[in-house]
Amino acid sequence: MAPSFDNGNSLFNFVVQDGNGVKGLVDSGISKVPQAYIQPPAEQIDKKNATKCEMPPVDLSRLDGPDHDEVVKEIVRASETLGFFQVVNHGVPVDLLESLKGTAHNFFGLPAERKAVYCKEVSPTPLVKYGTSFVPENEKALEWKDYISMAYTNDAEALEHWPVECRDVALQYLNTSLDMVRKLLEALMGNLGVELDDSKIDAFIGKKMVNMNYYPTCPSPELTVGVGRHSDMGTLTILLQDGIGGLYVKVPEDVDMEKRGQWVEIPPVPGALVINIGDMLQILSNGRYKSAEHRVRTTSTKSRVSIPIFTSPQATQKIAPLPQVVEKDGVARYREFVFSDYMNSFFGNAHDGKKSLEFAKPNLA
Ligand SMILES: O=C(O)CCC(=O)C(=O)O
Repeated sequence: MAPSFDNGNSLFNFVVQDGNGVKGLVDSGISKVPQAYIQPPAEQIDKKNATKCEMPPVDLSRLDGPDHDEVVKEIVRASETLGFFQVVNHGVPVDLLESLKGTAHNFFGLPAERKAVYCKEVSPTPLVKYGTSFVPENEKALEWKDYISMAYTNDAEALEHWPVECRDVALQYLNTSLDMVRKLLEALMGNLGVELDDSKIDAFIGKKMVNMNYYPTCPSPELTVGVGRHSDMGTLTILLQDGIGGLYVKVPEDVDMEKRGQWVEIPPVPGALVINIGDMLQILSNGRYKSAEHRVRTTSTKSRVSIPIFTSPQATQKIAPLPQVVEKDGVARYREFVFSDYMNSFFGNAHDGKKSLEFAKPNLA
């Protein structure tokens, strides 16, 4: 029989503190969504009225031939408008992408006690964190998602500390993606008149993290969200999604595109990876590239997995709009700050669209 969570505390303890996650909740046999997961109406996702993003994937193999400039234009245009695009022929083996999805399902299928060893308070390593929702302590409604987060320092430490069930494929995924990340950054920075040398690469994407997200089936998807509206904190995110769908991006109001202000679904494309611009790239580019506001719905039929690689500056890195761009624009649209302060602000608040960027607003004297 399903356990009864007679008050919010017992549910919070079961899901968050004891590490059972939403997966444990669903496996316990609940037939209706607990109150703690019911989103306010404005945040609920209307699946019926959503349209799909029609942008074809960018073929990255064309970067190495006569179409180079054309492909750079496609990448720049997508980054200046939606802040999201998909890529194919990206150099990450497609069979590795399949293994990653299987590995994520296997990991979250482990008994709760095997995953809970990586809960924040008890994890044997600061590199690995298992959890649920985003910041459960600060959220009005919890997100219908469990995750494992693996921070990268070097290969040896990843192999030593990342969970044995996922470390090999996750590390291969990261290592085979980095060439593509470098090419994308080269294209985006080149367009701003900034040459990408090793010190800049370190400044922009010195920190990397592989996450695995698990969205269990939900008895009433229309009441919940998998992930609430947010933009990513870092520089570029590479995302592998499975075939289930449910990732939505908001078309900004201030760009020259159809469907301004509407949510569009990024449809699953076999073998493709999704790329999205994070807040740091928006700030470095002085607002030319748009970090993308996105969210994820849940489904009642099948559990979904997604596997993002988050790239960002190191915690101690100073961040400000790049001088080359400020000179052209005649104004700096963001102030200088240390990235760790941005991170503290980001993780100190529940998801709330692009509000995260307010931290970097210029000080108006
Ligand atoms: O699952 C997805 O498609 C997106 C995940 C996401 O937005 C995140 O992990 O920040």
